[in-house]
Amino acid sequence: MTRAVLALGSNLGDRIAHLRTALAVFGDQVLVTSGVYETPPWGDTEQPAYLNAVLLVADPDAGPYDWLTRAREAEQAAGRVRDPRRRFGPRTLDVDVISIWTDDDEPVLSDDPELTLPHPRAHLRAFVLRPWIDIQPYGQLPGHGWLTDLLTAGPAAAEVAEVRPRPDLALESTA
Ligand code: PH2
Ligand code: MG
Ligand code: MG
Repeated sequence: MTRAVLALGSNLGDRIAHLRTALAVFGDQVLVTSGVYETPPWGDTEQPAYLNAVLLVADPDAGPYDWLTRAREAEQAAGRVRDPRRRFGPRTLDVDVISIWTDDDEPVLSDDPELTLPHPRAHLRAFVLRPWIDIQPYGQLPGHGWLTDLLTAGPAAAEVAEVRPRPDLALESTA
């Protein structure tokens, strides 16, 4: 049994539809969904604004690499095409595995470049931390502490104001 926090992002095409594609791929494994946020592009600023959201997922049978495989399946289902020259460039759907916990609530740690856990840049990214705290107000990013502290005092704090809620868009809506 593992639980995982997954970060969703889209800035190409029908952004909310792509996020909902991820939700459909994870199906019954989805325990909670965050709100949807409009966020300025980070890292590579010459690209459209993103929609970002976070999912908490669980599966009695999934090991850590299963979440990575499913994340890639979801990206493919949304027609993701990777541009190796533009690491932080635009994409229809990005599904990043942020952190994984075992049955007894231990965080899974990994320095595999394919699946580094927790995600090595999550603590820097208001567009991950802000949706995440919606669904885990007492959540901690393993190795970095409370989400509340990261959002008020860490490097991401300066960017929280730019992470704008989109209450008109809901992940679970089919409208
Ligand atoms: N993802 C990136 C690069 N930059 N910026 C925002 N606001 N949201 C993202 O999800 C994002 C980004 C690469 O994964
Ligand atoms: Mg990403
Ligand atoms: Mg990614």
